Amino acid sequence: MKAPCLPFATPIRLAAIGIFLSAAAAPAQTDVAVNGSFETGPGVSNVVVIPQGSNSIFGWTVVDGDIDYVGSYWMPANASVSLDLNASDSAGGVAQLVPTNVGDWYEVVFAMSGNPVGGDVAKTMDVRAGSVGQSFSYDTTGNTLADMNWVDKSLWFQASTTLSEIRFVSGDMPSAHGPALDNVRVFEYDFRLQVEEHPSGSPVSVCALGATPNATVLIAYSFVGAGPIGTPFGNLMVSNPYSSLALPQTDASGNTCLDVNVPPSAFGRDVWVHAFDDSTKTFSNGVAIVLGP
Ligand SMILES: [Ca+2]
Repeated sequence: MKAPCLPFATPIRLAAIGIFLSAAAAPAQTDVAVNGSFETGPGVSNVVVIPQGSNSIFGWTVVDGDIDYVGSYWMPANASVSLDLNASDSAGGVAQLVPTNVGDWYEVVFAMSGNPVGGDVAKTMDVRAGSVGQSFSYDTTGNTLADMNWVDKSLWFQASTTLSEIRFVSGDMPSAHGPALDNVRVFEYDFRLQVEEHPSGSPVSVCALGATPNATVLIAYSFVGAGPIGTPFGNLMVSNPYSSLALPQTDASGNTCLDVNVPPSAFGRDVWVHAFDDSTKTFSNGVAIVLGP
């Protein structure tokens, strides 16, 4: 069977297959983290060391070692406070239990930087979310206390319990100048859209994960922008004009994938993609990629 060609797929308005566009406002994406910007905590002017085991940052426990609670010492990513996960030569961290629905997907997004004053130029942070773990690195070259060049990073997990631990631990040891953390957000999705390009630029693998088993998932894509277009079921995160296609029926786990061939003439174009579970009438996360190798 020939896979549809993304830029030339038959343009079918989603309105014709179940979504009725309206001006209805959609609810904001749910963030299940508490105090993710660390603003509610002990008083701080410059820097305060918080010992392992402390719960003085609301919603968080300091784990593995001491950390620095950083106020005006350097520029935070969000609001007034951020963290250095190393204090006094110890590699520390913070952890929080977030409420999760079994089977739902969660994207943990956080701002990362690194202490520019000392230690290794490259900082490492080990992040765990549910049963998923990933190590993140950050190069502090060029950073100053006034310009920390915060970068958003993220990882995904599918919840298997009603409480899931989110854990950020320094990978730099021993050092008093570690990775910096701020603005943690944990976004909840009924199911996940994953779009991955083959290194050569084609095909693009479009997958829906954790949707309704044995059911239909629709894909909308646009070369114009991220929308939003209001619908009775939430915001469709693509701009007009957009096209759509149906993925193969989901399997018993609610997963389905389609390889979409992309002609070289489309390389370099931006595409915005969003998925819709036609059984539960819910949207996935939105994805934006640049086509091509
Ligand atoms: Ca903050």
